[in-house]
Amino acid sequence: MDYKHDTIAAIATPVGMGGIGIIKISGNLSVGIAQKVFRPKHPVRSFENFRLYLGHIIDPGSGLPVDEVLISIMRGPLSYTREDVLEVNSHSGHAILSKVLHIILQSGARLAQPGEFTLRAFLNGRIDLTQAEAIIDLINARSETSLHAAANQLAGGFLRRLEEIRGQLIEIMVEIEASMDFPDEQHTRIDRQRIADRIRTTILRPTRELISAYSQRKVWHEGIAVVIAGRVNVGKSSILNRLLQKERALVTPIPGTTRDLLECGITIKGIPIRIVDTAGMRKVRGTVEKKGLALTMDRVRSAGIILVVVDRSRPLNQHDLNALGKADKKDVIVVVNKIDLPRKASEKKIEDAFGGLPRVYVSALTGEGFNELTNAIHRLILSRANITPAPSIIPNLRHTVALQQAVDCLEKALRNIMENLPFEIVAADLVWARNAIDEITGHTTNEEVIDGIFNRFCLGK
Ligand SMILES: Nc1nc2c(ncn2[C@@H]2O[C@H](COP(=O)(O)OP(=O)(O)OP(=O)(O)O)[C@@H](O)[C@H]2O)c(=O)[nH]1
Ligand SMILES: [Mg+2]
Repeated sequence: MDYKHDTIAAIATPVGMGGIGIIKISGNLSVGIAQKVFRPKHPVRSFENFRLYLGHIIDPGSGLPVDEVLISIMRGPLSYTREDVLEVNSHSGHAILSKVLHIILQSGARLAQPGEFTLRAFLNGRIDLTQAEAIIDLINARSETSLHAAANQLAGGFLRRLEEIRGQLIEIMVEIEASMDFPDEQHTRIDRQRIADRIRTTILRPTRELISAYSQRKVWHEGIAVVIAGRVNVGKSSILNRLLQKERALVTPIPGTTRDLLECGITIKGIPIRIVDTAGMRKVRGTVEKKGLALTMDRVRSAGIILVVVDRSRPLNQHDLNALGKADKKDVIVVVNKIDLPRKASEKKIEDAFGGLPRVYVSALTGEGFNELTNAIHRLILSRANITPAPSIIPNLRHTVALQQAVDCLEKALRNIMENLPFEIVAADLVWARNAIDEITGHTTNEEVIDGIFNRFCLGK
C-alpha cells in the first residue's frame, strides 16, 4: 500500500439493517466534500471541529436529498488519521449507504482499502505498529481479558514496555561506544561482568517475560475447546445446556440422541471456551452413527480439555472407559452425573476406572455441582499453560518472533563479553537486538510486514 495524499472514503459500519451507518472520509478534500454534498438544516458559515451538523446529503446529479444525516468534521492532526476527517452518520441499509458513498466518491474521494485509515494513522505517527495491531485485537476480542489487553496495548502499554527495554539497551550501547572511542582512559574502562549483569537483568529478563506471555495468547484470544464425551445417555447434552444456561442441545431419554458435533461459546472467568457436545459411545449401529462417532473421536483427540461424563445411576461398562480413548490424561476431568438418582455404580468401580483424574459430582437435572465443575475447568486451564489470571500485555506471534531474535542477539553479546571478545563485536550484537525490537514498533519494519498487518483489517477501519 503506497501512502498517497489523496482522500479516501469507506463505509465504516457493517452493512445491513441497523439504526445508523457511518461513512468515513479522510484527506485534504474532506471539508470540501462536506461543503459540496451536504446541505445543512441551518446555515453554516464554516464547520467547527467535533460538532454534529444535521442536514441532508444531496445528489449532485438531481439536486435532490438522498438521506437526512448528521455529519462531523475532525481536522487534522486531531483525528484518527491525523488528516482532515469527515464522518457521515446516515441511515443504515445497503442501498442508502452505497448511494451516499457513491456521491462522496464522485466528489473526489476514492474508495479506501481495508485498514487504510489505520495505516495512515501509523504512517502519520499517531500510533505505532503495536497499537495498530491492538485495534485488530480489540475488534476480534472474545473475552473481557483479551479486550483489556488489547485496550492496554492500544493505549501504548506494550510500546512503553518496549521503550523501557530499548532505553536500557541504548544506555549500555552508549557506554560501550564510549570505551571504544577512548580505550585508554581509566574512567571509560568497562567492567565486563557488570555490563553482562546489566544486560541480563534490565534487558534479557523483561524480554523473556514478554515472550512467555505469548503462550497465553491462544487461550485468551481464541479460547479453549472443551469436549464433552461419554457413553450414550449419560447426560452430555444436558450438561452442555446447563453450562450454556439454555436449552441448546436436544435432550431425550433415548440413547443415541446426539449424532453430530454441536459447538457453542461461553466464557468461564473471562476465558473464552468452545464447548462441544458429541455423539455418545455405544456399539455402533448404522453409518450415520459410525460417522458421528468418528467425528467424536477426532474432536476428542484435538480437544483442549475433555469432560468424560459417566452416569452414576447405572453400572459402568466398557463404553464408559472407551470415552477416555486416547485422550491425554492430563486434559481430562471426569464428570459423575445424575447424582440426584439412586446410585448403581459404586465409588470403588468409579475409582478403579478413573482413579487419579480430577473428578466432579453433578446433577444436570438440578444444577448441583456446576460451580465445582466450572472451577475445575478453570483450574485445569490455568495449570496447563502457565496462564496468569489477567495478563495486561499479550504479544502476538510477530512480536514474539522479533523478541526471540532480540534474545538470541543478547545471548550472543553476553557470550562475547564473557569471552573477552572486542567490544566492536559486542556492539554489533546489541545493534541487532535493538533492530529486532524496533521491528515490533514499526521503526524499521519492512513494507511487506506492514502490508501484512494492515491487510488483516476490515474495510473502513
Ligand atoms: N435424573 C437425572 N436425569 C438426567 C440427568 N442428566 C440427564 N438426565 C436425563 O438423561 C437422559 C439423557 O440425557 P442427554 O443429555 O440426552 O444424554 P446424552 O449423553 O447427551 O445422550 P446421547 O446424546 O444419546 O449420547 C435424558 O432423559 C435426561 O433428562 C441428571 O443429572 N439427573
Ligand atoms: Mg446428547
